[in-house]
Amino acid sequence: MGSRYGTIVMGPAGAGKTTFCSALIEHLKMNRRSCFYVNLDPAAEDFAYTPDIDIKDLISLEDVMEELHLGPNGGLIYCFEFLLENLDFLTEPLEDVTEEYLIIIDMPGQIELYSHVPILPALVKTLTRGSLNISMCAAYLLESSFIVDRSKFFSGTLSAMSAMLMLELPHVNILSKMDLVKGQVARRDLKRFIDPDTSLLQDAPESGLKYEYKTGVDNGDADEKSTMLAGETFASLNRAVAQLIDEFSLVSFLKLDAQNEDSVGTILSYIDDCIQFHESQEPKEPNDQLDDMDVDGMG
Ligand SMILES: Nc1nc2c(ncn2[C@@H]2O[C@H](COP(=O)(O)OP(=O)(O)O)[C@@H](O)[C@H]2O)c(=O)[nH]1
Ligand SMILES: [Mg+2]
Repeated sequence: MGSRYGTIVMGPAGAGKTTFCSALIEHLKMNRRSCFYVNLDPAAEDFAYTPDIDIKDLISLEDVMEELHLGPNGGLIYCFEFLLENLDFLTEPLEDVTEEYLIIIDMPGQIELYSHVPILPALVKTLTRGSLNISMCAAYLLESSFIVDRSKFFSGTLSAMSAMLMLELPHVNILSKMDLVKGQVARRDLKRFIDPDTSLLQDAPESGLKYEYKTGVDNGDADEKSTMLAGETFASLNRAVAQLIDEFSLVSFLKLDAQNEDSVGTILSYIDDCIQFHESQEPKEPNDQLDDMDVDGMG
């Protein structure tokens, strides 16, 4: 029985998922590897590489929104429910994909998908079990510009963690668009985001708030409002979140600059490790390799 290998690229809207997919495909091509590109974002339009499977051929978000009077988020959830009811659309073409391919699944950015609706776990189960049996790694992207707002950074990290726990897949977390923060953040500071720790919130410089955490101190009702305005409630919530992330040591990030060949290659090697891609590959004669140069996928 052959195996299949893939990665599912997730993260909030605009995090750089599609750009990362294109960079991955480009990199695979350069290294004479085959890939199979699946777009599951029914709102996506511009692709550097034409997807081998495109959810838009199954359902149009625009039509859903118009006919069912739904907004973009509700519409997206509807599209995914529809996909789950018509899984053949996805599974049939994937049945033909062989073990030398890397299946790349480009996801939409609606955060609902990664938090409280059970759609994604159901989809992932279909892909990773049964006859498809894809060895899969989740790649969760967060854009590095979140670093300038530490509460935003921790909330993004929390959503990465939630996706991680929900999907039960090997997981790489990626800070994308590193070119945007290059030179703006000291290397030492950057390290603390790559492997987040709570001390980040104690000296958040950009907020203008002095973060002080008092435990067991009752300020009384009169002070409550001003305490909130001073940002203390918010700050202690943030600290609790940061502590959770810190204590579980679950999340650390790989740095991505999609324009940089080496950066993309490094991330790919992490993904390959997670799914044990290389272990599966048959050694090939040099001539075989040339015959197998179908780098554009199978579509
Ligand atoms: N500077 C910079 N911009 C990027 C990078 N990756 C993506 N972008 C830009 O971010 C925007 C959103 O990217 P896209 O890949 O469509 O994000 P998606 O919504 O997560 O699929 C686009 O304008 C991209 O050109 C990057 O590595 N560096
Ligand atoms: Mg996209």
